[in-house]
Amino acid sequence: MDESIFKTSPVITRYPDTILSRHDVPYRSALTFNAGIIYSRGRYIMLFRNDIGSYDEHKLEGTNIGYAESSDGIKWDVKPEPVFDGHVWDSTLGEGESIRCYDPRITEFDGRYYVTLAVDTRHGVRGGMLVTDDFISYEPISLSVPDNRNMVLFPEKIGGLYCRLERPMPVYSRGRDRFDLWMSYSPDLKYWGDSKLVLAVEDVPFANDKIGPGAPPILTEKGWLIIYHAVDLDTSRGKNGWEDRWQKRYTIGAMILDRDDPSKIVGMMKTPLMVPEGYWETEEGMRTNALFPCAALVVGDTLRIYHSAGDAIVRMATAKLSDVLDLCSEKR
Ligand code: BMA
Repeated sequence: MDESIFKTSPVITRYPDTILSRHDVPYRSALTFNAGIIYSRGRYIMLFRNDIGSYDEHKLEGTNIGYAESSDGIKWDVKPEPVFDGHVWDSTLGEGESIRCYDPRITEFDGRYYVTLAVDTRHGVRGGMLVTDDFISYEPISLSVPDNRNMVLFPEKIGGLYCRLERPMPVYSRGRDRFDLWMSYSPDLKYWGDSKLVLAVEDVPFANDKIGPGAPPILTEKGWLIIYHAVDLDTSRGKNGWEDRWQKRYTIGAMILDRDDPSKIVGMMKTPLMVPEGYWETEEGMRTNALFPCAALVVGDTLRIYHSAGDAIVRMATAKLSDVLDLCSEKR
């Protein structure tokens, strides 16, 4: 891989402070990351992954999902209790099948809130979708076949159908991790199909391992802006973070999909939008060098990207929306 392209784009400004960490959480918390965030009805809303255990001892025991609210999207009040965990699927799957769920993304659609997330089950990881009206009770809607995760729902129907981006993990046909970004359609949010490959890992010059949807799509004047994650693997990388060997680096990419046929790429960046840099992104956390975006919002003419750093905390970066759109000008 050409290491010289691994630089954060100059259009990006990192917000200096951490947006959410375990110190903000009033219940047991070791890692707070991969947060879905929306702005709705006058406030910012966050669902975040809360891994329980001990940060200092590098031990994890389980995962639940926390809820936080904010008036500015920067300072957050975390609700006193987590809102759900893997048991939310018991009514659908029976007790004991779902182990945990994580990495929530939120899409508001016709006044209801849809939460897509990864569901680890005894028989593989499945992409799940829940709906809520109040962020208190959550109703299961659908679960994909394994292995699939990183689903994001478009905020409107296209061609009369619901659309989602997703990331299946085809180990049989691709030899090793070569995971691509796909999309599927549904008439009712429950039955999904007509799946199409949108972006293959080999078409991303800064990925050699896998890519996957990050934030739910944002409709812009140029089409659907997609902020996604891209992974490059280097087997010479050694210990970094909590694991004995952490050989991957997670960067952030951007592309634009066609307004009326989002299976088609209008333009993309051939270099990363963001690369792990600085203390919080390269030195701290469970897995260093891992930026993982699960939310992006437009506030005025600014694009906010909320991403995890080190699978440990939530941070934010901003750019002028028009600058990011201009950068997405290359053909696949
Ligand atoms: C992915 C998922 C995410 C995680 C990321 C970076 O494969 O496991 O939950 O944030 O790796 O470690």
